[in-house]
This record gives sequence, C-alpha cells and structure tokens, in this order.
Amino acid sequence: MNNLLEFHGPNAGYALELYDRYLQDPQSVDAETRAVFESGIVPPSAPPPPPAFGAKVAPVPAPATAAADAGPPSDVVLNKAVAAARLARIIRELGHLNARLDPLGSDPPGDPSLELATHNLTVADLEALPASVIGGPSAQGAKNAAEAMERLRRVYSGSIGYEDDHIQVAEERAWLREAVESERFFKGVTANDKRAVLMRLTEVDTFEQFLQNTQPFQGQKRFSIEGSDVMVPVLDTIIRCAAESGTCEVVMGMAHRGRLNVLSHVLGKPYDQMLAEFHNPNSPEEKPAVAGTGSLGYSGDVKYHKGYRRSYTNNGECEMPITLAPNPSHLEFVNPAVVGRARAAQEKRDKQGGPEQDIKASLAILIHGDAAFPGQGIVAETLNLSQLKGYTVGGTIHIIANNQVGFTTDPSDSRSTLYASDLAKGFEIPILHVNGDDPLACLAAARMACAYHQKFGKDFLIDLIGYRRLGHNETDEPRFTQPLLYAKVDRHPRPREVWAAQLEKEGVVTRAEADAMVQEVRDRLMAARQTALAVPTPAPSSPAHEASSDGGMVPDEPASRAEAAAVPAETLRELNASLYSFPEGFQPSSKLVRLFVEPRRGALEDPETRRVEWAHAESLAFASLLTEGTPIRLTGQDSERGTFTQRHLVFHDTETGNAYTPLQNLPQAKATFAVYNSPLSEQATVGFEYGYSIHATETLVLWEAQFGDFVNGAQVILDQFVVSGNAKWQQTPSLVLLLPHGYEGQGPEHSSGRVERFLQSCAGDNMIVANCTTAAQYYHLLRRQGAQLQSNPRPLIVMTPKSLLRHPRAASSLRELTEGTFQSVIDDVRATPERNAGVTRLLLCSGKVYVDLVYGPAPKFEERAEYASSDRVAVGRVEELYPFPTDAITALLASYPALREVAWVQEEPQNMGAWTFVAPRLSALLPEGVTLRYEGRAEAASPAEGKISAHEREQNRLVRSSYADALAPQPVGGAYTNGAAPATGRNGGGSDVRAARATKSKTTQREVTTHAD
Ligand SMILES: Cc1ncc(C[n+]2csc(CCOP(=O)(O)OP(=O)(O)O)c2C)c(N)n1
Ligand SMILES: [Mg+2]
Repeated sequence: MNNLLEFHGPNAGYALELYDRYLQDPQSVDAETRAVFESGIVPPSAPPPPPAFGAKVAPVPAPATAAADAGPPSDVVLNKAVAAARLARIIRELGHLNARLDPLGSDPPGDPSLELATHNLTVADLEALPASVIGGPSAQGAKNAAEAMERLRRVYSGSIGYEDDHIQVAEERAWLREAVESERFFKGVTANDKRAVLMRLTEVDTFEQFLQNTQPFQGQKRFSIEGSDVMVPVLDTIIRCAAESGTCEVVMGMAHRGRLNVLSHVLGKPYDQMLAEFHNPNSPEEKPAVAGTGSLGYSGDVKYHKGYRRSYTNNGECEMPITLAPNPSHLEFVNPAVVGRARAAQEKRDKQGGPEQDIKASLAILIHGDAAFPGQGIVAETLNLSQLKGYTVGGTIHIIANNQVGFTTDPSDSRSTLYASDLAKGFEIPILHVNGDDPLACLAAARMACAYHQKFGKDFLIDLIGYRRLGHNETDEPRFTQPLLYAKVDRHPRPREVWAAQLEKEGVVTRAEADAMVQEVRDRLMAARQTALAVPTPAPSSPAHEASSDGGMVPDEPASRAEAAAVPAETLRELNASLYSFPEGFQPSSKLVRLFVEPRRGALEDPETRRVEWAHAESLAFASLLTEGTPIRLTGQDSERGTFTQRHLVFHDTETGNAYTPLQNLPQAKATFAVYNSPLSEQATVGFEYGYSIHATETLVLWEAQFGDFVNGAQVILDQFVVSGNAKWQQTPSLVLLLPHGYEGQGPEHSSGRVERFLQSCAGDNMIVANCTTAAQYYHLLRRQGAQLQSNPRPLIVMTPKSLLRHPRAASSLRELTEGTFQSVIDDVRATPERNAGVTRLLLCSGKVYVDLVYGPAPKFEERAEYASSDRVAVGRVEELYPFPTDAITALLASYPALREVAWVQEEPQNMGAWTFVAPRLSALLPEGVTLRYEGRAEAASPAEGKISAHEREQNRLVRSSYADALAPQPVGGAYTNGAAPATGRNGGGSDVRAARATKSKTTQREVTTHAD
C-alpha cells in the first residue's frame, strides 16, 4: 500500500482514484486501503464540494510542478490531483456521451461530470499536475495532466464512444482500456488501404444509385443501404480478420436493410444474377402447391430474404465458406438460427462421448436494426444463450445498423434507453458506438471487435451510426413524418463523397481518380444489366451457391420413408446394461436406483412382458442410434432429468455432485450424445436447434417443451422456419419437437401441445406429425427419424405423453422393440374377420385418449366395461397424423364390412386437436353410406378446464358417448342410406358430419396392423 503515497509514480492515477472513492464512500475501497487512509497517511481533509455545472471557478494557485516538489503534497495539490484523476475516470466511463457519433451532426447529450468546472478544475490546474495523474497510454509522453487529459478526451469522445464499464471481469476491462487508449486498432492504415475503402464505398453507393435510377429496376423495393454504406467495408474487415485467425466458416444473419448490397459485395452474388431477380421476379423455384390443383402455389422467397453461400479465399491461403442465412421478414428471429448453425459448425460428432467443440471453427455475425434490437424479445433470449455451455459459440459479433429510425418511428418512441444497444449491457458485452461517416473509426471498431472476440471468446457489439437516405423503402416518403431529420439528410453528402473529399484533402486520391472509380463500377453494372435482360427467365440458382443443403424441392406426396433396421434383442440388452451401470465409485441417489435404475435393468429380461416404459424406450432408441453412428443432441427445459422425472439421462453423484451421462459412455457408440437443460426460453432455443439441424444434417436434434402448451412461445420460429423453411429457402430441417400433450385435468396451460396449429400448417410433405400410444411406437418413430436424416429429412413433431409415461398399458415388451417398425395406423387389438363382421362403429383417435377409451383407472387399468362389451364398436388409432396415412386408413375401413359410422374421438375441444384436419380427409375415404361424426369437447376458447372435477366429467362423458347407441348391422343385402344416419346430438355441441360419398377405394392391408397391447 505504500505506493498510495507515490502520487507522482505510475500508480498515481489509481491511488488518487481510490482516495476519491474513499472520500465519497469509505466502504467502497477495500479494508487495507481504508486502513491506510484512516491512519492519516493521506491528509484527512475532504475536497470542497464541486461547483454547480457551468460555474466559473478561479484557478487555484499551484506550485510550478508538483513533481518537482520533494515534500509531501499540500492539501490543495492533493485535492486537485484527486479531482483530475476522478475526471479521467469519468471520461473513460462516460466519454461516449460527448462523442461525435451522428454523421448528421446532432450534438451529443454530454454530461456535467465530463466538465472541468464540475471538478473545480481549470486547464491551468491540470498543467500544473503531472501526466501520470491521468495514467494509462494517454499519459505516456504527455508533458502534463492537461495534455494527457486532452488525449483522453480525443480518444473517448471522438468518432467512437466506448462503453465497457459494465463488464465485470477486470482483465477484460483493462484490455479494452489499453486497446482504446493506445489507439492500436487505428494504426498501420496505408494510403492504399484508404483508396481500397474508397473503392468499396464507391461500389456500395453506385450499386444503389444504379438501381434507383436505371430501368427496369427503378421503383422496386430494395431497402437500400444508403447512409449506412460503411457496413460493407466493416464486414469485409471482420471477415478478413476471421480468415487470418484460422476461422473455418462464417455464418451471418441480417434483415432487409442493405441486404442486397451485402449479398452483392460481401457474399459475392454476381450483379447479373441480382439484376435478373429484379427483372424477372418469377422465380423458377415456383411449383404447384398441391399437384393437380392448377394452383401456382407459393415457394421461394423475395430477393431480400434469400440466403447465399460463398467460398472466401484470402490470398489463396485459406478457403472459408461464408453463409448469409435466409431470413423471414420477422426481424431478429434469424438470430438464434444463425448462432445454432455456427455452433453445429464448431462441433465434431463422430465418436463416442460428448461433442468436441472448437470455437475457432466458425464465427457468427449478426446485423440488427436500431428499432428491432431493443424491441424484439428474441434478441435478449439469444444474447442469454451466449455463455451457456450448450449454446455458446465463443462469442458473436453484433452490428446494429443504426439509421436512427425504424420505418416511420423515432427512437424516442421505440425504446426506453439512450442507446439502441443498451440491452447488451446486461450481458456484459463491450459496446462501441461509431460514426458511420468516419470509415477509419469504423474499421478500427471492427478490428477491435475481432481482437476482443478472439482473445476472450465473447460477444462484442458495434453500434454503427448512420442514417437512412430514403424512406423505409424506396417508394416511401420519409418527409411526411421526419421532416427535420430529412432536411438534414438532404443537405448531407453521401458517405462516399465524404470520404472521397477527405482523401482528396489528404492528397491520397485526385478528384479524377475518384470519379473514374464510379465510372468503372457503373460500367460493370451496365454490362450485368445487359446480361440480365437478355435472359428472359433467370436460371435456377445453383445449389452449390444457395444457402441450402440440397437445393431440392419437396415432392407433394410423401416420399417413401426409409425404415430403421431392426435391433436384435441381444444388442438391446447389452445397451441396456451400459445405460444402467455406473463407473467405479460413482454413487447415484439410492432412491433413484431403487425406483428407476433397477426396474430398468430388469425390464428386458423377459421378451414378452411389457416393462419398457416410454422414456426407457427413448433411451434405448438413442443408444441404438449412437451405435449406428447417428449423433444426438437433446435440449429443453429440464430435459436432462425430464419434466416428469421420467428420463434421467444424467446422474449425479450424491457425494461429489459430479454428473455421469451413460449415453456418452456407451462402449458401442460411434457418435456423440449431448443433452442440455435449456434456459427458460422457447423462441431462441427452438430457433437455435433449427439452425443446428440445418447444418448438422447427420444429427438427430431434439427440442422438448416443458409442457406442449409452451411451444406457442416459439410460434414465429415454427411458422417462419420449421414449417416453411424448405418451401421458401430449400432448407432441410430435421428437428424433432417433443411436446407433452394430453388432458389430465392439469388446467388450460398444461394440456395441449396445440397439435391443430401444426396440422393446419402441413402441406407438401413439409413435416411429420405423430401422436403415438406406446413406448415401442415412440422407439420406432425415433429410429425411423434417425434413418431418414440423410435420405428424407423432415421436421418431426411428436405429441408426447405425461400420464402414459409410466402407464402399464403404454409400456412395451422387448419383442415389440426388436420386431416391427413404426405403424402409422393401429387397428383394434381385438380385430379378427369374425369380430369385424359385426362392427358398425369405428372409433378413430390419436394419442392418449385411446388409453382412456379402452382402460379404466389406476391401479388396475382394466378394460372398460363399455369397451369389453361393445361387439359393435372397434377402436383404431391414427398414430401419424401427417402425412395423413390415407392408404392405411382406407385399408382399415375396408376391413369392417358392416361399418355404418366412423367417430373421430378426441379430448381436445372441437376447434382444436386433429378434428378439423382429419374430418375432410376421413370423409373422402369413407365407403358409401358410412357417416363420420365427432366425439369430444365442444368448441372452446380455452384448451382445457381449470377444475379437475370438470375435466373428469368431460372425459367420462366423451368416453361413454363414444360407445353409446352403436347401430345394428344392416341386414345382409340391405341398402346403405348414404350418410343419412341421424345426428345424435350427444356430444356436447359437437356436430355430426355427413359422410362424403367417397368412391370405394381399392383397399390393401398394407400398414394396417394389429398391435397387441
Ligand atoms: C417482428 C416484426 N415486426 C414488424 C415488422 C415490420 N417492420 C419492417 S421494418 C420495420 C422497422 C425496422 O426498423 P429498424 O430495426 O430500425 O431497421 P431499419 O429498417 O431502420 O433498417 C418494421 C416495424 C417486421 N418486419 N418484423
Ligand atoms: Mg432503423
């Protein structure tokens, strides 16, 4: 602590800062320091309170140089030194409030604490103090504190405003302060570099002006970059730094603004291809929505949402793919998908264990809007992923393309914070605000972002402040709503002009050279226009270039599904033994061993008894896929244990707390297994897994909702990515969503995975929706998904059970696992030709309601009397709702020759569940004279009852009603009444549906199976 007395030494600034803090709050310094000050070593008199802001303060006479004074400093000198050190600290923290950040010249907000007078200081006072009072690189070589302070102001309040005080790690703060004050990222810029920036800005600007003024592109929406032009050289710089540091892949996400410019210049999409899309927007990707309907359908996307991929070569030394991910109009929702994709690119998954991550393998760059960044919650959700072990990518570089307006909305109406970037402070992300008219400052910011990212593996944010030269799009008139802003914009020269004038002044280029650059770019664009106009329809984009894995279109009809090979009983038994054994000395909870591990160890002994429960079947499916070389990644809230304490994929030692994951230790595994408890988010986490599955096409990626209801928190990701990503962008997602679903009286928010939402979005074989009833079916479904990852990838949406997880009637036997495959439809287990001949009513259902229809309550779960005694009724299950199993259902119907009615039974309200989806499809398949009706809850606004008693009443009613009054068989030779069966009115508001008079389909027994359970 002695160096506290060395007010002229290298620690002077620090010591004085401590003293200043001590004076303001003795508890704010550590005890040792406090003891020194309290001991009287430092004079105890407090400095006078600061004068009011703006008040003139007479300079205090000071000794010629404090440094020359050999004796102890006087109170006055000490107080001045403390005040100077305090001001230096405040400049470091708040200098950004005085920075000249707005290219349009508005004054910075400033802050009184940045003024000399506030600290009772004058320039003369500072001149009398040594530079070391200020400390840091700014003090080096400065003749006194005044000069050092001036340098500090120039650095912290120039074209860049730095915010790093919110960072809690001292080492990072010190690195940032040194980087800022040494100005090292500004150094080494040559005249050639400056000319290169001018050339780049010329390309950026000329491209926009060409589109604005040249037929036939004029007047078309392009969301021009103008005003934020420097974003392109900033991206160039980041990409170059990434390549130089050995990054293997860059993944970028951005919205509409400036996207065409970035596609052309950063991604290298050829001008003629871009212009052709303007010239003829009817993309050849269009295909009929449903074959044979004559509808043109809609596939593909507008040009400013499309992705692109290029291979970046830096001086022939390194090849690095750069991907701009396609994105929907929904601002910021692409963020987690980009980060998920980057994570997938960082992981090696081809051997046993957990994935091996190399954060250098990819870099994620996200470009945000200044209104969207603070406004859209998905931004915060994505930032929250950045340091989590299941999600980190070693930092993302963020750029806010801050054009000071959002559509027609001013910042004061779109955020509650001073800066657009303030949200990032909560995540301890360093923030640089930079004036977009100062390219050198912008490029220095980019270099600093890369260096920080490489050193600390964390996010960094550049708030790139420009303006928007035109309206929201090129046909909008911004002067209606922002007349004053646009008066400034109109007077303001274009970024290229600003930079050209600067370089002319510096003698780096002549006016003629600058003009020649413009002409050269114009010539290139004119030549590209010729090419684009000569081709009447643009050629299909090459799959190698589009940001998709295969570029192929989805057939309208379901492609034949590859089935997984059967896994022999012995293999499953071996895997089971590995799943439920622990390393030497590992002590899992004894309760868990008793209730969970031991029953599972013995569950495969007898091949016929049904002892394999749902989550056990899941573990066996995972284990078997790993042995076949399919990596697996499972995430979700509390997914390691499972919401319903059913899964336990990770065990914890009761002594040490250490975790052990058997699936990462299977001796037979040839691929990695990852399971992570996710943060409490739906949209960012599903978006992340979408992106992961797009890149890691060989991996079974599963996301689980805590309860299925919560999946609607991810609705934008579902609608904009999962459901339509293939149709719009030819992406091939294969994500599995596990959505706990089922009516068990737990109330409106714990019952429904909203299967109706998915079914409504099904078309063109875009996904698979399943709601199965046995552990073996789930096992086979997962294994089939694994087998199809490469050949026929599709998202798989599974309504997973809650009460069936341990229900003995949903458990399966070893034989059911080893034999057979996934069945899209399961016939009544009692079906025989003799019994079927007397069946007049077929109940069809999907998922858990089947168990309610057939079995009574715990503890015996015996067959219900209605079921057991109902000779006229059969109960079939539709286990896969989409693709709708038309053939299997046709065959099922045909196997009941006396059928008079089909009832669709569901536990969801009539406006929910599968009813509205299956009704027209079933109607079209009904044999002549067979009617279709609905059994279930009436239409409702809320998915389920709040009271358990009401739930039970409804559930019992719909079960009883399903069996009641089954019609007698028609006399042999009797005529069917062609759908004239009377409405029963028994279903609490449900309506009967007249059967569509379908032509009797030819029937086969294919896929219709009897599943003994
Ligand atoms: C989630 C979402 N809500 C609304 C919109 C409609 N919209 C398109 S652009 C825009 C303004 C965006 O402002 P900003 O983030 O500042 O980006 P800029 O257009 O200024 O580049 C809005 C509201 C949208 N695209 N996405
Ligand atoms: Mg904006």
